[in-house]
Amino acid sequence: MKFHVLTLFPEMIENGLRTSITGRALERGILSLDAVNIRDFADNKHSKVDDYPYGGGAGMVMQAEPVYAAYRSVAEQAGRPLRTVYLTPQGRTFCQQMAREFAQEEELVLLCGHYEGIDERVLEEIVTDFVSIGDYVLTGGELPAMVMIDAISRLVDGVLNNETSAESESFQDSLLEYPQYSRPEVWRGRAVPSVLLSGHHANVEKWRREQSVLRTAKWRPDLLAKADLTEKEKELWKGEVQDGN
Ligand code: 6GU
Repeated sequence: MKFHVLTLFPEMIENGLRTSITGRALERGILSLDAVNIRDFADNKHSKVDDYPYGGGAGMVMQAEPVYAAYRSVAEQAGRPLRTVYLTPQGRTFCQQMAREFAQEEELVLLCGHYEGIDERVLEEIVTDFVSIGDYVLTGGELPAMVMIDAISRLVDGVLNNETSAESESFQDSLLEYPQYSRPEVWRGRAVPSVLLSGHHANVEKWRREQSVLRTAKWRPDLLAKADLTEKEKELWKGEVQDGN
């Protein structure tokens, strides 16, 4: 999968993603990353890409033309219009289901804003999806773009070592992950739950499922409404909610 990021801070994107799992996938050619500096498309000798907002008010607005020219360079290279995400706190809140959907694209453009935003007219012209990563305000769209790319990338075939691990994780069935343990068997007086040492696979699976239901009830009760639970499991989480522990 190919990511094109239109940004004023391409080095931030490169540094963030050419590391760790995404870094390895980029090296292996499973992913490709094209961080495009919008400033390279400024039409003045000072490489200025922002100006005062019409109507007054604080801050500066990123101008339409350099953003449009940057997008056009990418779309021309692709030979077709590309799905284009604008990262903005005003967008739809990003979630696992959106990650799954974007992971189906062959190429994706992510547009990062700064200052007080981007001239609305170029957004109308090129943006297909407006996406936020949560209800708080960041200084720019670069971190949100990296968050999206990370979440999408791990769903692309071959990015993770383990083919099954991408699926069986939190949110897949609207349940949180069960707790994990590794050596030593006792750490600072805390023992690993004995079922995990029993070698009884079915009991381990049963315990893990219960733990998932219980911690979802405790920490993310809002998710349980969407979870597919057996009657027995519903009793389990009702107990948890009523006890309030
Ligand atoms: Cl996508 N951009 C900015 N600037 N702030 C955010 C955000 C995006 N999502 C949450 N906060």
